[in-house]
Amino acid sequence: MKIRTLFISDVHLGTTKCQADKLLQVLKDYEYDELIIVGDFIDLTSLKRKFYWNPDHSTVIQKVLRSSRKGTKVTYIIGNHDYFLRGLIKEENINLGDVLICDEHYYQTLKGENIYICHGDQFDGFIRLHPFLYVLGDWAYEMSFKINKIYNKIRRFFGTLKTGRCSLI
Ligand SMILES: [Mn+2]
Repeated sequence: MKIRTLFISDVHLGTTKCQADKLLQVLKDYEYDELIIVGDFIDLTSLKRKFYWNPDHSTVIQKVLRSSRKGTKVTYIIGNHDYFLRGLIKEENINLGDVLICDEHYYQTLKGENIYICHGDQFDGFIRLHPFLYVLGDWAYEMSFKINKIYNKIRRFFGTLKTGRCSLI
């Protein structure tokens, strides 16, 4: 399907829970003139802690770069898991190849109206001032998955899990 602009955010490439295959299907299903990635495309925070990558993650990046080479306007708005990039754009936005990297962006509609776009973590003052909480939050999130897995194993062992999976979270 032909659309004018595709907006995507929080893909979190580089994490086990990223569903890159589903995103690849979206990139295949739509033909777009402009792509706006609204942060956390590659989860640098998670990669730094625990490295994970799979071929689909590379394919997603290749597809985006290829489309930008072919003329799709690609804009990258920084998110909270790639906040290190903010250090690159002190006063002015930068271009990495054909990709514009910025902290916030004004998108113009066909009617000429401007839409303000940002990842949103800028307004999460508490976390921004205490980056350690990011790491703690991420860790707690990962742990909850692990605990859930163990919980299900125990339930299965005792035969209490009769129908499908049961989830604590
Ligand atoms: Mn985010």
